[in-house]
Amino acid sequence: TKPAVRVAVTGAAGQICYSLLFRIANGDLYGKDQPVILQLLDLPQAQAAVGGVVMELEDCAFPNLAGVVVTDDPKVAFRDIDAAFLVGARPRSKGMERADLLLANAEIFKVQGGALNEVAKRDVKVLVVGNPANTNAYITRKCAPDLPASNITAMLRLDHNRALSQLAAKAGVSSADIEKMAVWGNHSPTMYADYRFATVKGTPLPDLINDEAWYRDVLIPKVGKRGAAVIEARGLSSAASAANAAIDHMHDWIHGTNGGWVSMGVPSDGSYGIPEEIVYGMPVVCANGAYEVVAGLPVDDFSRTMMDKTLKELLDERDGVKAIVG
Ligand code: NAX
Repeated sequence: TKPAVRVAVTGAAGQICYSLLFRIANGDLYGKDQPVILQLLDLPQAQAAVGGVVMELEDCAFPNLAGVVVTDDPKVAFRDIDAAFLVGARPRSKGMERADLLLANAEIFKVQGGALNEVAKRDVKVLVVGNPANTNAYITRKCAPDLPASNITAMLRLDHNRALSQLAAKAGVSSADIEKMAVWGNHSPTMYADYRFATVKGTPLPDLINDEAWYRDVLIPKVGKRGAAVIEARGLSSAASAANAAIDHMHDWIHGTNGGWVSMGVPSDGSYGIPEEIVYGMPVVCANGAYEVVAGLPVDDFSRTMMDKTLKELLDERDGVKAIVG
């Protein structure tokens, strides 16, 4: 058999991980022939709960789960890892201001970035899921200067999948048939789901839908507010769909997209008027274990306005964590 790959997952006792860990252990990430060792991180007070999740992992008898490490020390969790899902984050508690939430998370991701820098494999692929995901990824990258900047990404894939599904329903097609859809910007209600380049078997999706008002006034806000709608209905935030999106993101990064576009939050290279280093949702194509931002797309007035609005939010978040990362 192949040597095992090591995958770190933080927030292991939480809701998203209650789905995510089982998907990874089942082989949905690396394939059924690849042994995986899970390295689980959570806070000291959550260790007993993580132990319960580990019992359930054992009770699935997954053939390719080659080991599980449970710890509250990031340097143990991140040692020699090939991939990391940074899911654990500080939720907003009662009376907590947005600025305090930003800072509390900045502290967490500063420590975790430093630990990744010290002990992870040099080509580790990192996906930040914990909110504010883009800014947490920005901090992680800042605090992991010895790792390739491009290897630290944030999750826009749930927004991407939400938009695909809504667009497919409106057009009466399968979401699998939609190509070249993109989500730009922050994982927040300001994200911009862009269908201008999307096609279905060669036909432009905007022509198939033929309802620009619906796209602007219904689709975009609906995708932006989908997380809130799930909370309203379920009393809990998106978990299985978030885990699914995390698998999709990392799976495509590892295995490639055969020329297809997906959306990833990536440190900007300065293209599309997004300042360097800002972690921003962009269309990418993945191949050979790397991603490349789709270059040279035209940006019309509507898109510029939408892209600048979500950028403004990210610049504000960056300013909010200056005290911690400089
Ligand atoms: P839960 O509150 O169920 O679980 C979070 C877990 O993280 C807890 O077990 C907690 O003890 C742990 N944790 C907190 N601080 C930690 C630290 N410093 N190190 C390690 N573990 C730590 O949240 P869950 O529903 O699983 O959501 C996790 C995060 O994903 C939240 O920040 C949430 O906002 C975010 N989301 C991001 C999405 C995205 O598209 N980027 C979508 C889904 C989700 O809302």
